[in-house]
Parts: sequence; C-alpha cells; structure tokens
Amino acid sequence: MLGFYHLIVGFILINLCLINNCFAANPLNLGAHIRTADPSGHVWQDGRMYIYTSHDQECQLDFWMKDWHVFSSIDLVNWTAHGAIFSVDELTWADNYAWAPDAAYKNGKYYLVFPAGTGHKDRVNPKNSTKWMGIGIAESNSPTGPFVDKIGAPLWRHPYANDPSLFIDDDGQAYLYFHAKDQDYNVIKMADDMRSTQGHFIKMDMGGHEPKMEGPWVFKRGQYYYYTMPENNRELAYYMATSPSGPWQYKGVFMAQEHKSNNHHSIVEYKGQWILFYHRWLATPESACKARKRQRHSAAEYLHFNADGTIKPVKRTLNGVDDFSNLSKNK
Ligand code: FUB
Repeated sequence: MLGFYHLIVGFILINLCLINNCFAANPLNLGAHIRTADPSGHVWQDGRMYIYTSHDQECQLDFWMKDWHVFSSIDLVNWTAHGAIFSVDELTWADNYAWAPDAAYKNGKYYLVFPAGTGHKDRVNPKNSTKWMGIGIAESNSPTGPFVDKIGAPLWRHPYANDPSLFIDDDGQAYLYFHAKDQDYNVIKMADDMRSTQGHFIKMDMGGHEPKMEGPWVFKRGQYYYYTMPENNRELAYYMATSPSGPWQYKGVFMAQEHKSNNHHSIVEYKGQWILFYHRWLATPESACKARKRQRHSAAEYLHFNADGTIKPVKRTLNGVDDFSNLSKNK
C-alpha cells in the first residue's frame, strides 16, 4: 500500500524531473556534463541518426572551443555519446576555434569538415586582432572516428572562412558551402578524393537578398534544393532552387530568433520525418558560471513542408521530437 512516505518521495521525484526537464526531448539528452552547439545531422548506412556537434566549454566567453563530438540515436530521444572524435590538438595549422562541423560519406569513407583557427579577436581594438580561421577536412573508416587530417593544412588560407557544410548531389559531386570574409554565398566543388577543392569559388545568384549570415546548410527534397542559413546569424531563413549552385529564390524565415543570440542548424530526413536540429541558449542556473546566464544546448523539431515545397514556420518546443518512435516509418 502507498504510504505517506512514498507519496512524498514520488512528489519530490516528479518535481525534480520537471525542473530538470526529464519528460521533454528538448534540449536533446546528450549527457549531463556536456554543452553542445551547431548540431549537424546525418543518417548513415547503419540506419542510425548521427549528430556532429561543436563543444562549448563551461562558461566560455569568446567561442574558444577545442574539440568536436558525435552522438547517435535510433529514436532521437535516447542518444549514445561517442565522445570527442577530433580535436584542434591533432592539427598542425590551428589551435583553437573548433566551431561548427559537418560530415559526409563518400567513396566508402566518412569525412569530418570543420572550421578551426589561431590568434585572438581584440574586441576593443579590432585592428589588433590576430584571429584567423580556415576550413579543414579529416577522414575515417568509421562515422565515429578516429578521424585523421590527411592534408595537414586547411583547404585554403584566404579568404578567412568557417561554418563549412558539405552537400553530395545525386551524381556523387560534393559541394562545399561556408561563411567567409567578403565571400559569403559562394560554393566550391570538392575533388573526388575529398582532399582538395576543385575549380574556383562560385558566387551564387541569391536573387538580390544577401544579408549577413553564418552556417549554411543545403539539402535536396524532391526536385528542389534548399539553401538554408541563420540570417543575420540568428533567424533561420531559406532559398529554393533547381540546382545546388542556384540561381536561388529567397523564401523567408522559418524559425525566429531567440534572445538575440546565434543559431546554427541542419535539416535531414529520418524514417519518413524531416528533422531540424539547432541550438538554444538556455538559462543554466545550476552552473557555476556567473559571466554567462545562458549556455548553448542542441535541440530538435519536426520540419513540415507545404504542397509547393515551401517550409512551414517552426516553433521551439520542449517536447521536440519525443514522439518520433510513434510517428516514424520502420519503427
Ligand atoms: O559555435 C561557434 C560558432 O557559433 C559557429 O561556428 C557559428 O555558426 C555560431 O553558432
């Protein structure tokens, strides 16, 4: 029989759970002691969903970040942490700024494409800044590493660039999109061995709408290609085209900004559902960090399309994709 003691314990547990968000899928349960951002989702041959993330140090203030992590799941609620799969310590050409990564599978190998850099940003006297960032690519026989930088150098040194994103088209051609100083809205093809770029940067026709941006993400659905990005670094917006290099038609914002903070996302289809991964800046009262009230956490939502292929607006929710197992095909 339930006694008073059991009721009290149950009451306390439920309240602890509510405080700690343990009935909700958002933020994703990637582990109690890790802060992740910039999730890049991919479904590989084993049928699991993988997200490659950057890793915020507790209380980090200027995005000094050192390694990249990967997590996998079959239901988007229970995640396996595969740990740090690559770090700036393994690079000869950078020692910091392990920012938003992406991954790809081609020629039987897995590729981790990542931004990294050196120096520091002087916010008071920007002219004294020495910060530089470039894009590297590492390869592995497994989606969870170990990854090795076979080039031993960034893909290029100029322009300053970060936030790479790889899209492999149906014919196997890999396209690299990125954010770059004075060269946003460019794309470059990757060579077949994925160890160098091929040809020149192509400045894409964005239909006259080229706001400040970061992390682009390109995907294909049916006949349409989608170029998506955080417009002004904050609100997720998109363009559509019938080719991976445009011309693109601007279609608007599908996720509003929150707390005037950056967002970074990826979009991928999994078991018949389209999923948007992104990060939220959430209050972290449990943290000893006094300098930052909010820190970043990876999250996920469903993404829905209209009949004409346009994207329906997405709201941030607590439940996220917690009912994925019921909704998905091939459960
Ligand atoms: O995580 C570091 C940087 O913050 C990313 O590269 C940007 O996209 C922004 O999310």
